[in-house]
Amino acid sequence: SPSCPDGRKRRVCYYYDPGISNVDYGKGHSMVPRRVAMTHGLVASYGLLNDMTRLRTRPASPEELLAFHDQKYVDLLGRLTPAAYISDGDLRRTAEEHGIGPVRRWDDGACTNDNPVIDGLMEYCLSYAGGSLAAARALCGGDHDVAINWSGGMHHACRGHANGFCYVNDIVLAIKQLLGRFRRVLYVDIDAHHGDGVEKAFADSNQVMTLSFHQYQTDFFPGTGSIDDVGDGAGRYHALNVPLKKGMDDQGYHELFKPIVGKAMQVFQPDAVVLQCGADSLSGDRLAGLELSVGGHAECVRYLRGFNAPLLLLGGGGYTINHVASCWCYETAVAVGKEDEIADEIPHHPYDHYYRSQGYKLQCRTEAPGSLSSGENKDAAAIRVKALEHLSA
Ligand code: ZL4
Ligand code: CA
Ligand code: ZN
Repeated sequence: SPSCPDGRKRRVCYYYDPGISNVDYGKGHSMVPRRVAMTHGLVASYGLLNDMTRLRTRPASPEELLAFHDQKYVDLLGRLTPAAYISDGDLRRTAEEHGIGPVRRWDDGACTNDNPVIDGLMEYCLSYAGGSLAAARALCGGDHDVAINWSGGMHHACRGHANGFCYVNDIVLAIKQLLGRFRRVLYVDIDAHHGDGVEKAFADSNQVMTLSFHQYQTDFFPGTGSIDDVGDGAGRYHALNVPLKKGMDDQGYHELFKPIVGKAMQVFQPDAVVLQCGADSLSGDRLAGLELSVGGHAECVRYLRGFNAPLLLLGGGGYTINHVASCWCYETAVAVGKEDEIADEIPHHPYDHYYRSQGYKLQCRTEAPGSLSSGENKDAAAIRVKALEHLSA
């Protein structure tokens, strides 16, 4: 079925490594990698795997990580296991200097920090980075229009430092890969948190424009990404930030998203687009306070897909895991052009018990527009005006 704005059928490829279901950040940790396995189970149960090419790829090599990360940090990731961390004092100090650990494990196995020393850490990093690199290569090769890796999107990782649940920055690696073939890459980040690691990596570049929408208030991580943060040097006005108040709903979000992204497409004319689809911007998330519906979140994917530029879709945050899987499954349907065919009733499959609280419904149809107070609307309007000004500077 064509069902695309230009009447063509999108060629979509998809990465999934079942090893993700065994990755464990520790008891009580908000990040639950099993949500990616749940997404895959849902995608499979809807029959969407028949509409995509499955990327069968090797993990990234440690050398491939060096395109962004520094050697000392990659060496550390390669050596770091929970057992070595406990027995080797030097390793423990080095890990902590690089943002990983301390693994102070409570008696019940709970872990106490954002970036714990997890079992199979390096394998996990090489898998999700390998997926994003393979997806980028598929777009470079020209045989695919959309490439998906729901296990990627780890936007906070720095060159030599883990940060905000992210150890390796697969997004920076994928964008660098895309720059081998495409002149200009637009990065859009709809995770509820600021995409600081990606912004910093390309802050002085005019080949990459980064655009993050995020919750912004005192005490909300990471605290950066104000409207006045616009990049520097040659990259000035090639970083753009849209700070949002908690409670932002579909209507308010799209009154910002569409004009700002539309203008960015128009002035920057990217040859490829990367969309980080962090699902913690959905309402009911355990960490964040934005209030997008699945339909409103997926509208971002639909809107960007409509420009017909090669499109890389990545995961990211998302802490109410049944919502995350519903959202990324529906966005997979949007990618292949089947959003109007997908049934709201979740099919029977091995993970279906997770969806009980949502009545076994995908809940993807956009809700009726909400009503923000006029004060909140005024704030958002001022942000829109400023962001559009930065784009015409
Ligand atoms: C948790 O319950 O704001 C980690 C992290 C572990 C289990 C054990 C409880 C012990 C919430 C978060 C308390 C741990 C507290 N456990 C960790 C300033 C902080 C210092 C570290 O979506 N403590 C740091 C990171 C953010 C901070 C958000 C978003 C990633 C992404 C892309 C990263 N860090 C305070 C927190 C828990 C935990 C409960 C937690 N951490 C919430 N917000 C943070 O953008 C993937
Ligand atoms: Ca964001
Ligand atoms: Zn997030």
